[in-house]
Amino acid sequence: MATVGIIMGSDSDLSVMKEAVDVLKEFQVECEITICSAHRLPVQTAEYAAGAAGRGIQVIIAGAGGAAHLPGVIAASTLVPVIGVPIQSGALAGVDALYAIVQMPRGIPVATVAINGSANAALLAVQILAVRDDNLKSALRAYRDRMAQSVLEKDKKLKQVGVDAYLLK
Ligand code: RP5
Repeated sequence: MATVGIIMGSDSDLSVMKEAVDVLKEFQVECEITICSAHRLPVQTAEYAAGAAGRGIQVIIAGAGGAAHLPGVIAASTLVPVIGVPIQSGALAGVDALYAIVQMPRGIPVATVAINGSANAALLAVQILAVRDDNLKSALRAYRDRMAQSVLEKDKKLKQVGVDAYLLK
């Protein structure tokens, strides 16, 4: 059963949101993926939010670009925590979406990640689920250990080969 709902305003957001799908797959967390626009499909958006908890969804990741109301509108209609992903699109390159998502009014929070930061949204979702799941906690620790190891290896290589050879890689 899916425990994370990934929703986005348009199929043009899909290539960015796929990074979240991939991260969840890595942690073997099942997700449902939905395209539903707060502006073009307002009734269906409200229905999605109202039904999420009943479907077993424990975290929602909502990505949108432009006048990005989708994460906030969903957060208004559910107690399931919502993580917003501002998508880089159009003339303002994601700054519009960032401001729209991060500046929620007091009382209805949306946890906002960086522009196009859907991988971090998925990691945050896994961390939320890990509060009550020791297997996920161990998987997150191992993920961070691998990340740390990879930085150490890069530093070691840089010291071994020097800047010019490193940049040729
Ligand atoms: C938003 O408008 C979507 O989330 C998307 O990022 C942006 C552009 O949508 P399309 O015109 O490409 O469908 O609602």
